[in-house]
Parts: sequence; C-alpha cells; structure tokens
Amino acid sequence: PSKAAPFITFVLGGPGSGKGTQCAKIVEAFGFTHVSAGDLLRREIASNSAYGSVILSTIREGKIVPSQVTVQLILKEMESSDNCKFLIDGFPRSEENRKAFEQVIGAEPDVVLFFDCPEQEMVKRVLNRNQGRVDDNIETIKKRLEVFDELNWPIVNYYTQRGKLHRINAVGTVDEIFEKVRPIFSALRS
Ligand code: UP5
Ligand code: MG
Repeated sequence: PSKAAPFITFVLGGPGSGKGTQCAKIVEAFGFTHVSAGDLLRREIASNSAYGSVILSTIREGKIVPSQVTVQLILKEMESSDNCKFLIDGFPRSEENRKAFEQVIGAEPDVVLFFDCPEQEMVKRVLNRNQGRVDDNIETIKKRLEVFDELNWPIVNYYTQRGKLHRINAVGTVDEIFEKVRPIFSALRS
C-alpha cells in the first residue's frame, strides 16, 4: 500500500537566520523529521560521492547546487523515514528549485516558514558559529547573502499569494522566536 501523503513544511531564511536552530525546536515539540538540504549536501561531500567535488565548489562559492541533485537527496531522505511530517530546511532556494521539487513530488508544501533577519545579524551569527563550515568566512558569506537576496523573494511572493507563508521576525532569543513559531503548528492539531 502507498504511504499517506506527507505533510511538508518548507523552512526559508537567509544564511544564519536560525533555520536549523528553530527546526530542532519544532522537531522536539511537534515530532517532525528534520531534512536539512545543506546537511544532505555536506554529507555527499564527506562521503566522496560522484557529485561531491561539484557540490563542494558550489558551496564554497555560495551558489546553488543543481535542483536535480538536491531534490533527489531530499526525496531519498523522506522515503527512508517512517514519519509523514517533514521540515525541509534551506530549500527551495530558487524558483527553479521550487518547481523541480513540486513537479517530482506532485504537490505543494502545506506550510512555509520564512525567518526574516537583518543582514548584519545573520553575518554576526554565521561568523560566531565556529563549526568549521567551508562557507562560514566573510567572502563566502557575502556571496551567500547576494544569492539569497536575488532568488528568495520570488519564492516568498509565490507562497504569500497561496496563503501559505508565515513570516517570522528572526531577531530575539531562540526561545522568543520559537514562541512565534509554536502557534503555527499548535493550530494544526485542533
Ligand atoms: N543562532 C540561531 N538562532 C539564534 C538567535 N535567535 N540568537 C542568536 N544566535 C542564534 O544559526 C546560525 C548560528 O546562529 C548558530 O551558531 C546558532 O547557534 C546561532 P542556524 O540555526 O545554524 O541558522 P541557519 O539559518 O540554519 O544557517 P545556515 O548557515 O545553515 O544557513 P544557510 O542557508 O546558509 O546554509 P545551508 O546549510 O542551508 O546551505 C549551505 C549551502 O549549501 C548554500 O549556501 C548552498 O551553496 C548549498 N545549498 C544548495 O545549493 N541547495 C540547497 O537546497 C541547500 C543548500
Ligand atoms: Mg542551517
């Protein structure tokens, strides 16, 4: 028998806006499975897979990996889970990403979160992170911000028009921000 249709949440926001941090809180409170597109790509690099070197140079440049590659990784991860509730973190990053995913899965996301954060706050957070990511240096951060600013807004506009976008002010403590996220998912349970 085929699985029930998944419940999909896209998690958007610039580099360092707090997507991964808030996803961890949502997982804990609401039992979603966290699928971070960036983590899947970094796993490909670490496993020396066929696409690894292309992915590495793309991430170093702050550019976007071809949709086909990312969509396949996300789908594989979803299929290997027994859960039916997913947070897709850091994807889609472009209209092309969005269309590729929706075409393959044959559906749209149910909810879209957008963590809206000022650039200087994002830069500060990323530079403080210190986890050895190849893209956490000031040169690459500038490129990531440029790519984000160029490609994110059409996605935000698209889901706003569809009544799916929740824009969250991402300035404040982790807990303060989560208190703005919580009602979105609490409302789904009633
Ligand atoms: N922090 C978090 N919340 C805080 C708060 N409220 N106050 C103070 N500090 C806070 O947070 C970043 C840092 O800030 C952490 O140290 C955290 O403790 C602190 P985090 O939750 O990690 O933010 P996040 O938005 O997840 O930042 P990240 O750097 O992961 O975002 P990116 O979108 O840049 O990275 P991602 O991993 O998604 O993508 C990396 C690259 O992969 C992209 O640039 C791209 O090249 C490639 N990519 C694709 O090509 N396609 C994809 O689909 C996805 C990625
Ligand atoms: Mg992240």
